[in-house]
Amino acid sequence: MNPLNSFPKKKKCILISPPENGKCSTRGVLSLASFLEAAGYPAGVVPLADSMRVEDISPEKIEAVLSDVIRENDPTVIGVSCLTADYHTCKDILRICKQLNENIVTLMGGIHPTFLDQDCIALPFVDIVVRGEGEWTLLELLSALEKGGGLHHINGINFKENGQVIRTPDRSLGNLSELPPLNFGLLPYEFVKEGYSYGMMSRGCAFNCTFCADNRFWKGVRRFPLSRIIHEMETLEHVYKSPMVAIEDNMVYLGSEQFSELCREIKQRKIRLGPQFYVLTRTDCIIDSQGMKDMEGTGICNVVLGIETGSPKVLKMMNKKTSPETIISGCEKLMKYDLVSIGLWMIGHPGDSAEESEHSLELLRHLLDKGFLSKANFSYFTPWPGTRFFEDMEKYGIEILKPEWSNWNFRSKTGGKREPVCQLKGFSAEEMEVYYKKAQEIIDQYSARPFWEPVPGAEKVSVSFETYNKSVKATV
Ligand code: B12
Ligand code: SF4
Repeated sequence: MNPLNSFPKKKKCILISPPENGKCSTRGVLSLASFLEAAGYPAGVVPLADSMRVEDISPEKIEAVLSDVIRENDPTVIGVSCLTADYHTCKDILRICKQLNENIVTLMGGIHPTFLDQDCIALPFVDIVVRGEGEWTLLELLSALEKGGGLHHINGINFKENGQVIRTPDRSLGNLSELPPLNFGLLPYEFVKEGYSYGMMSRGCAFNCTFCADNRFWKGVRRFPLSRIIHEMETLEHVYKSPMVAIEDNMVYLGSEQFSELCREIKQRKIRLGPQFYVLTRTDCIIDSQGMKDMEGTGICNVVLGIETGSPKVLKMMNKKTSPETIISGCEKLMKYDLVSIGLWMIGHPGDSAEESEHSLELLRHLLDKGFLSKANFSYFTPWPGTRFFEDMEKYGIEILKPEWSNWNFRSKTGGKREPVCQLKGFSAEEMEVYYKKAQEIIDQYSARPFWEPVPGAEKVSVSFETYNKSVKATV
C-alpha cells in the first residue's frame, strides 16, 4: 500500500483526534481506521491539531475543518476519540457535525465515554457511545448501519431508539493478532513527518493502582507480535524520516526476553529511534540480566519510572505494590546501565498529608543524591473517571476545586504551571502547592528536570510534547 495515500478516496467513516492531542499520531483512532481499511471499509483520520493550535481552538475553526471534510467525503459516520481533558472540545466537534449534516451518525469513544457513557449518550448530538476496545465494535457497527439493521446485537455500545437509551452488554476483548500495524498513510503525510509517533507492544497493565483506570479499561495485559512495532519503527524512519519517539506501554519488563528480542531486532535492522527515546516502566519491573545490556546501542536512552511517592503509607493506599526499599533497589539496578532514569511522582493521593509528603521528599533527595535517579517530575493526584475515587469522592475526603474537565490537564492550558484539581480533608491545595514547590527546588538543586520540562526562568513557555518534538527534530 502506498503510505502517502492520505485521502485518495472518499472515506465513509471519519475518526477525529481532538486538537488537545497536539501533533501526536494518536494510536486509538489510527488503530481503528487501520483495522477498518484492512477489512475493506474506507476510513480516514482527521487530527484537528493539523489545523489549529491548542491555544486557538474555537468552534469556528472546528467548523471550517469539518465542513471541508464532510464536503470532500460525504461520510456516513463521524467518531471522536475522547479523554476527560478534551471532552468539552469533543462535544463541540460532534455538535458541529450534526449541525452541518444531521444524517451523519455521530460516535463518541475512548476512556472518558467508556466510564461516563450515560452522560455522553444523553447529549442530543451523540448517536452512539462505544465503550472500551473499539476495533471489532466499530466494524460490526458500520456493517449494521450499512445494512440498515438494528444495533441490539452489538456488544459494548449505548445507542438511542424511540427516545430510549439502550446499553448493550460489555464486549469481550479481541484477538490482538488480528490488528494490522498502524497505517500512518491514513494521516496527512506532513502531520506524521512534522509530528511525533509512539509505539505500543501491548494493551493493558498487570497492576491495579488505585489512581489509574487502565486495568479496569483493558482488563489485564495482552501483547502484540513484536513484528508490529518493528514494522512501525521502520516505516516512521524510512517513509516519514520521523523516528519513533517512545514506547508508551503501561509497563515494559526491562531486561525480559521479549524486550531483549526487541533490542536485538533494533540493532540488527539498524533502526534509528528518536534522540530522547523513552520507555515507561515501574521500579519492580527491571530484571537485572543480559537483557539490560542488550539495550546498549539501541538508542533507548530514557527510562520513565512510576515512583509516585516515598511514603510507605501512601504507596499502600495506592495499591502500588512497591515500597521505598524496592524503589531504591530498582533505581540502583538501572544506574549500572548508561540510561537516564526519570521518576514520576504524585502529590495529594488519598492518604497523603504534609507529613507523608516529607517522607516522599526524603526519598526523592536520597535517590538524586546517590545518583540512583537522574531526573524527576511531579504532578498532582487527579480522581479520574473509572477509579474508585471518582465514584466516591466523599468517602475518600476529596473535594474538587476545578470542576471544569478542561482543567484536568497538567500542561497545555496553564503553560506548564500545574495546579491541583482537588484537595483532601487534611491536605489542602495550598499545602500541596508548598510541597510541589519544595520538590521543584530539590529537583533544580540537582538539575534534575526531565527533557520535557522548562528550564528555570522560562516558565512561560508552553511545555508540551510539541516543545519536546521541536528539540528532538532539531537534533535529528
Ligand atoms: C500516548 C498517550 C497520550 C498522548 C496521546 C493521547 C491520546 N488521545 O491517545 C498525549 C501525549 C497527547 C496524551 C496527553 C494527555 N494524556 Co495521555 N495517555 C497516553 C497513553 C500512554 C496511551 C494512549 C494510547 O495510545 N492508548 C492505546 C489506544 C489503542 O487506546 P485508546 O486511545 O484508548 O483507543 C481505544 C479505545 O479507547 C477505543 N476508542 C478510542 N477512541 C475512540 C473513538 C471511537 C469513535 C471509537 C468507536 C472507539 C474509540 O478504541 C481504541 C482502540 O481499541 C494513555 C495510557 C494508556 N495506556 O492508554 C494515557 C492517557 C490516555 N492519558 C491520560 C492523561 C491524563 C493525559 C493528559 C491529561 C496529560 C496532561 N497533559 O495533562 C493529556 C490530555 C490531552 C488531551 N487530549 O486532552 C490518561 C487519561 C485519563 C482520562 N480519563 O482522560 C491516560 C489513560 C493515562 C492514565 N492512566 O491516567 N496522552
Ligand atoms: S499506574 Fe501504571 S502500573 Fe499502575 S495500574 Fe496504571 S498503568 Fe499499571
